[in-house]
Amino acid sequence: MTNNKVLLDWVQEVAELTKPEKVVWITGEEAQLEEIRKEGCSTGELIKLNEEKLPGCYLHRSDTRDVARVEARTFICCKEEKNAGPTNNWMDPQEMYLKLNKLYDGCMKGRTMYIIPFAMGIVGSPFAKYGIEITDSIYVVVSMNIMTRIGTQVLDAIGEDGEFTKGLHSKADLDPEERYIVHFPEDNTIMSINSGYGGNVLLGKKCLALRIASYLGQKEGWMAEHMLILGVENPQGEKRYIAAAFPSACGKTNLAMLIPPEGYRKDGWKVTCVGDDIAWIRIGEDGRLWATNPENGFFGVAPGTNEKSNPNALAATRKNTIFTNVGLNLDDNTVWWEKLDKNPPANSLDWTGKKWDPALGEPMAHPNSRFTAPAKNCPCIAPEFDDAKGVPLSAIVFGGRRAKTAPLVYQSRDWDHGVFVGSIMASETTAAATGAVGVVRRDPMAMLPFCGYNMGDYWQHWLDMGKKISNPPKIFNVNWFRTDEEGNFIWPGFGDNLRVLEWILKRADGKIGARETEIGFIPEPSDINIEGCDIDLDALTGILQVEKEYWKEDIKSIKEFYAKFGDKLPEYLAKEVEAMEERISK
Ligand code: SAT
Ligand code: MN
Repeated sequence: MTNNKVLLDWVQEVAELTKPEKVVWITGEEAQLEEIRKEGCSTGELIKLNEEKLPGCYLHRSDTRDVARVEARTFICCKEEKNAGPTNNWMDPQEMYLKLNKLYDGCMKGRTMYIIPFAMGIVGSPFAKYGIEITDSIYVVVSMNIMTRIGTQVLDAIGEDGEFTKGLHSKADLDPEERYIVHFPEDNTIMSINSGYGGNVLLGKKCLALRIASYLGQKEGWMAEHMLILGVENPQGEKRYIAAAFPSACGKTNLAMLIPPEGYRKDGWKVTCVGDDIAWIRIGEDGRLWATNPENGFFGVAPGTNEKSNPNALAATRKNTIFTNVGLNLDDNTVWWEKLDKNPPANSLDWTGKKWDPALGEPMAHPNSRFTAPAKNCPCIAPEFDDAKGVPLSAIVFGGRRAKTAPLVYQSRDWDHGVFVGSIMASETTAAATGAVGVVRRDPMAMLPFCGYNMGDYWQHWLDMGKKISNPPKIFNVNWFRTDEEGNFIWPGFGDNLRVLEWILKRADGKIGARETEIGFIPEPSDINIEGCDIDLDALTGILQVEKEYWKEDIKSIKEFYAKFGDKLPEYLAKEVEAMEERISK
């Protein structure tokens, strides 16, 4: 398959350590994949769904104690602790290798070891990064085939002496106490053990394309970000691109596949999706930022996805998709999750495989249940999806889930101030990671769980990049999640978010004014088009205010957070929070 000596030696070393019964190189050929899917069905790892209604689709159930990313067990192991920074778990690399090697010893006995060559980005493009994932999980093989570009073509692209990321995964015995998701950025290596949940085991995604790639980006002068990328075309035929960072399970997939409100559709607005989760961003020859999506599929949250909230995502899941931890309709062997429609199938199994009993009031699907769907299935996938050079960004949008404080939208004064705005992002936690849900935590650039090095250095990298971009995108912050006294969302969200994107793009093009406030530029309420929208001008005006009392609280929490970074906190950010405090307390 390959003459790459580093690769062959490593595979042999891993096989000697993990002691599998059999070793299989994944070629990417459909016949081989189909064999593996059949095998997955025979072992129970996969359940084949209704071939007429959901052709090529499967259900997978992970262990009930293994349903989300485990941030407490995720490590960045670089030589010096300060380079991992205060927001990452760290352990000395040698110590960690020793610990892990004991766990991997014999962990694949009686199992097949699969070797998956995969690419993040377009195979052969100068911006692609290659990886090899070794795994004992059929779920991982078939999912990596959806989420990345895999197979012999990747081995050819790596060649005899090309570089690649080493990724070793084993389910081992799924012991949560011995679960580790570990990154060795200096060795370009990832090791994951005792989990079978997507975010912990599909090593191309968060592990390579964010944690390792953010580290490489800092060294090589580019950026790996937790951002969707979308294209917006207005009725004049002007096409613009936006990248937007939100924490996990805050609606990135929905925004990336937005359907314009009816009036907008009639007028000829079009939205296309380049990516829903990860953006790799480089400076183009024209001095603009260009973004690509290194993935090949969507790993989206199932509950809440329906014909109204996200018909594009739903359509993407109608074939060749793997569903994880959703409900199973026993009458027709299809899947169901909360809010898919109003009729939960009575004769069904819940996400754990037990008979579902509506009387118990338990959801049928796990709140972090997922679909893994090929990007090409998505009706609104952008024509630029496969273009290695990517798309030029007019705007970068940050956003979190905040019941209070952050207004619907505001714009930073300039690039540096935009870095500040990203660095003070906060959001209520979701089911995407284990732990409490709904607690506000600081999540800079939505990268808190994904930055592969010291977040202080990461902010400095953003500031340094700004100096090199002659034509930078404008930077904004949005919050779709403001609630009223009864806890209802004030802004209707979903397709109506285009109304805010319209304002953002007019600002980016310098076509419209704004009100300067203590936190940045805020729209005049009348500049956001709410014709045909389920909100009135008063309510809109209400969520476009700077509520000083809330901001004072926020500034306290920002300062506490910043203090963790010591001398790694860029001076500009330290000064800016003081300046903002002064403006707010006036
Ligand atoms: O589980 S993943 O990290 O892949 C998805 C997410 O949490 O964003
Ligand atoms: Mn994500």
